[in-house]
Formats: sequence, C-alpha cells, structure tokens
Amino acid sequence: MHPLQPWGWDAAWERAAASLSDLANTTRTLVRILEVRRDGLVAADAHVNDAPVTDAHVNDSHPNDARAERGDLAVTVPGRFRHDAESNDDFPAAGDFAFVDPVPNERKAVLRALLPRRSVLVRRFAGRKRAEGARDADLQVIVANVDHVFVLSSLDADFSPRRIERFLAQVWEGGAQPVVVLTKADLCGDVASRVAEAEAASPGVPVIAVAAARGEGLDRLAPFLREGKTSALVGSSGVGKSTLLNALFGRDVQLVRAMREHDQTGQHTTTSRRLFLVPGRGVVIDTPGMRELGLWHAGDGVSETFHDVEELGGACRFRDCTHRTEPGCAVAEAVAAGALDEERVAAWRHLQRELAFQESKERKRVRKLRGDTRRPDEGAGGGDE
Ligand SMILES: Nc1nc2c(ncn2[C@@H]2O[C@H](COP(=O)(O)OP(=O)(O)OP(=O)(O)O)[C@@H](O)[C@H]2O)c(=O)[nH]1
Ligand SMILES: [Mg+2]
Ligand SMILES: [Zn+2]
Repeated sequence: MHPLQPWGWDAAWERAAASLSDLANTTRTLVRILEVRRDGLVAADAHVNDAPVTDAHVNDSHPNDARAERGDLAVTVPGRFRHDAESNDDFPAAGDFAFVDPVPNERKAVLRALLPRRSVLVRRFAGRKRAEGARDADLQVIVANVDHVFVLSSLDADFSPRRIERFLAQVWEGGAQPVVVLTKADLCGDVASRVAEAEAASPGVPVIAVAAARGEGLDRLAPFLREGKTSALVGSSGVGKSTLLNALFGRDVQLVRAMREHDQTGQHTTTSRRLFLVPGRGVVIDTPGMRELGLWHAGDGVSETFHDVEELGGACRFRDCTHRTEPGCAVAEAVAAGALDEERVAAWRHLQRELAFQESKERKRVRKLRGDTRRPDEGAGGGDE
C-alpha cells in the first residue's frame, strides 16, 4: 500500500505524479499538505521515515496545539510561489499533493511543486482584503482535492436557504460534490419543514439533519465519509463544524466554542484549515467559519443549483428572458401557478448579475495570465481549468 493512500492517494494521483517526470526522477518525496500556516506548511509525508503515516496526525496533545505533532513534516515555501500577484492559484492550499525536497536528518522539507488539482474551493475577497500568502491576490484557494464538501447550516434563527444556494454554486464550480448538512436539529421544533426548504434550494443534493452534539444523524453521513476520500466542512462561524468533526472522531481534536458565548461576537473558534485523518471515515478538513465564499467564475455552478429555473427558462419565448415582465415567460407562469418560489427566481437573477460582473473581470485576468512567463514550475501548479 502506498503510504499516502489513507490520505487519498490513488492510481490517478500516481499517474499525475509520474507525468511530472523530471520531478519524479529527481525528487522522490511526495506529501499531502495538512495545514497552511504563516510560517510554513504542515504535511504528511510518504518517504521520510518508514513508520506508516496512518496515525501521523492523531493529536495526542492539546487540541489546536501550535506545535507540529510528531510525524508531521514542516515544509517551507520558497519565495517564487508568492510571486504571482494577480492570483495566488499557485500558492499551496490545505489538501494539495506536492513534491518536496527533504532536509537530511530533519523533519523538514522545501516545497518543490504542486500536483495539478482535481477540485478546489475558492474564496473571493471583496475590495482590497488580501488572501494569506499572496501580495495582492483577491482569490484564495481554501482547500484543494476534496471529494465532498459538507455545506453546514444551523437550524436556528440564522437558517438561510439563499446562503445555501450561494455555497452550492461555488462547490459545483470547484468540481466537488456538495452535501447539505443542517446542524443543531435539537434546537428546531420543525426539522422536517426546514429540510424541505433546504431541499427546494438544492435540487439533486442530499440534505441531512444532524445534532452532532448528541451524536444524532451521523450515520447518515457515513456514505460520503469513506476511507481514501476527502471531505471538507464549510459554513458560517458557529454552525458546528468542529463539533461535527469531534463527533465523527469520537473525541475532541478541535476546539469548540464555549456554550455560553454568543455566535454574533464575530470571533472564530477555528482559525485555520486543517486535514484530519478520521479512522474509518477518510480525511476530513475543518475550516474557519465563512458566511460567504464570494462568487468567482461560478457559471456552471449556478446552472446546477438553479437547474429548475433554467429548465423552465428553456421554454420562455425569448432566449435571454430575465423572467420579469417578458411575454411568454414560462418561469413567471410557474411562479403564478405556485409551482416555483418567486424568491428563488430573484436569487437566480441576483447571481446572474454578479456573475456577469465577475466574468468580465476574469476574462481580463486570464488574458494577463496567458502572457505571463514568470510562473515557476509551469504545468505543475494550478491545473484547475
Ligand atoms: N444545541 C446544539 N448545539 C451545538 C450542536 N453542535 C454544535 N453546537 C454548539 O454550537 C457552538 C459552535 O460550535 P463549533 O463547533 O465551535 O462551531 P464552528 O462551526 O466550528 O465555528 P468556527 O470554528 O468559529 O467556524 C458550540 O457552543 C457548540 O456546542 C448541536 O448539535 N446542538
Ligand atoms: Mg470550528
Ligand atoms: Zn422567462
């Protein structure tokens, strides 16, 4: 068995690594990046020592311990990975597989190249806020190479089908499979109708209600949490991502917000993205709370999320119908007949507008990137389009 197999390594990754033949011949060490920190990366490695990596990341010390655990490899990132100011697509993210050059006799290595990503979750920064690790980038790859993204939404006052729709559009676009998880079911008097609302907002996506603090509903997540697969937990701060991870683990590996604190303090209990190897359940990535991922090049994702609106729209008289006041509008007819929620059409329209704006920006960026010859390890990084 390949030592990285529990971390998601498979035959397709083997081929991807082999195709980077110059690196495969000179550099023999492959890693999966577990966490991105200000001072470097924490990785699980395949070749540095002979011990199986299966229990490399089980944290026997204090949860959220700042020190690297025994078995983890500390990887430094050479400056050339930060050079591209337009976009930090090439900057390593939690979940990336990479080649590294080990430092002899130390649990340290230097990043060499990333393997092309299979899927990404990208976050867009509004205005001038910067992504970690990049000088000016307004984009950040939050996690790479995930099979399932659990979009968590709590069944309390903050419940919002519209927010679920926006998360789903991003997940589809990034190439992962979404699963909607409604948390804190114990706090909700009418779980069934909330589930129905969430299902209406996410056609074709499983919707699962859980009360992770009581261990309820976790077995329904099992089909997605398989060995060798990677899942990420996303959602607003306080929805219960870390509580769910701890419940899956069967013990506390991540800190959870103290009970009495309010969710509205703006404080995040989890502060970085991190991969955990959960025995029998594959790899699970906990993330700090995000209300939104922002929308970036999410065209296909919008179509998936709103395929009911778009399917009906195919029967409208005009091809570019905005489903407002146009004659012969099949969507307006469906709304009038009570077959389609009007808010859903408004949400679709809102995303369409944002999308048009993003796409014009992105076309400029792609043109610029094409002419950019400074990029290190051409062909080894990025790979998401
Ligand atoms: N009643 C109830 N409370 C829960 C449940 N799951 C989580 N909580 C509570 O919700 C609060 C936030 O939980 P966390 O797991 O820290 O939330 P998080 O999503 O990891 O938050 P960030 O790390 O800030 O993004 C804690 O006080 C938990 O005890 C649940 O199933 N039922
Ligand atoms: Mg957390
Ligand atoms: Zn129409």
